[in-house]
Amino acid sequence: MLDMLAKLKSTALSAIAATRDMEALKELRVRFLGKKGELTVISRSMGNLSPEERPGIGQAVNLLKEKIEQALQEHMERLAASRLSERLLKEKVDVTLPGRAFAAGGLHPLSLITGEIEDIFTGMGYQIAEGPQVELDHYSFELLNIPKGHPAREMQDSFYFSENVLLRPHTSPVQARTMQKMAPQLPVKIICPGTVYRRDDDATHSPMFHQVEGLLVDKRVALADLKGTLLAFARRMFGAEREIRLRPSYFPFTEPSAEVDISCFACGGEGCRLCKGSGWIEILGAGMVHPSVLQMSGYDPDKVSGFAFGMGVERIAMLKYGINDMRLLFENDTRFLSQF
Ligand code: 2U9
Repeated sequence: MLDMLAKLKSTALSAIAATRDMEALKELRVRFLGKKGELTVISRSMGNLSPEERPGIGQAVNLLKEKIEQALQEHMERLAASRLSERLLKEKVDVTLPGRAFAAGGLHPLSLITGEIEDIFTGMGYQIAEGPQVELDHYSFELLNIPKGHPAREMQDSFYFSENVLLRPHTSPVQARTMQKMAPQLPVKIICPGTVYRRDDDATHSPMFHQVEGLLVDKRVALADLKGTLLAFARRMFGAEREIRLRPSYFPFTEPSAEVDISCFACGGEGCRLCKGSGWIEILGAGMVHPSVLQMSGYDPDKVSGFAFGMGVERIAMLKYGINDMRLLFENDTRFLSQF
């Protein structure tokens, strides 16, 4: 029996050493150590041995089993190592290839325009002020000279949570809050960018849109200061050749009030399709802060004056980028957004 074991040992070890791949190695494990394997068969036949022979043979069987196991394991590791070095020799990495670029996101056109407007006004010394989107009636209307019964307060114009709480229909409450906080300090020189809400929904109106409003309160602020400021803004935003004109208008919080046009940047003022032949394009509203508004927020209208203006960010973005449908700004189609 010991002879059989010795023969099996040399057969197994040379078969293992001659193997070139993992599959064949697995087959060898089955052949020698499997349930019906050659060593297993020998160890089963030990039942026929005399009790004196059994321990010695049993030990020899166990030793051989360990030996074969070890040889299989070592050869497997050798094969794996040589496979890896073969692959490393074959594979060539070109370290001079450019890296794979991954698509970077970008800012939404409304964020780009808001940023540009902020840059222009902070460059003129304005601070950026922000406030809540869920507002009180008091700041949204009362302090802006929009008394009870005014059409702007009606349920059909704003989104109300309760009688006194609503989504802000403009960013003007931020100016009122800032004035109240700062009074009587001068100057108040802020712009208020932000999201606003109105119950409008058609081809040219969205129930959610964005505004930037501005406010300057100081001693001896005049209409000429407003006009100079807006001219500087129009030229930075739409080109150094722009002119502006003010047309009389009405807002409850300013007196006098004006609609502000820029000379058409498509035709230079000659008249074209963009400006509907007039040579002018409306871009914002403005005016001198109403004395009552100054008073209600803590400033003496006999001692100080102010101007205010407001613009719709969607409108500015559509004009500047030549976007003809406002809904594109809210659909978040990356084919559209990736153009900016
Ligand atoms: C205070 C005092 C005055 C803000 C102003 C406008 C004129 C204006 C519209 C333009 C297009 C809003 O986006 S739009 O629909 N805004 O025309 N806004 S003056 O005046 C203020 C605000 C706050 C305390």
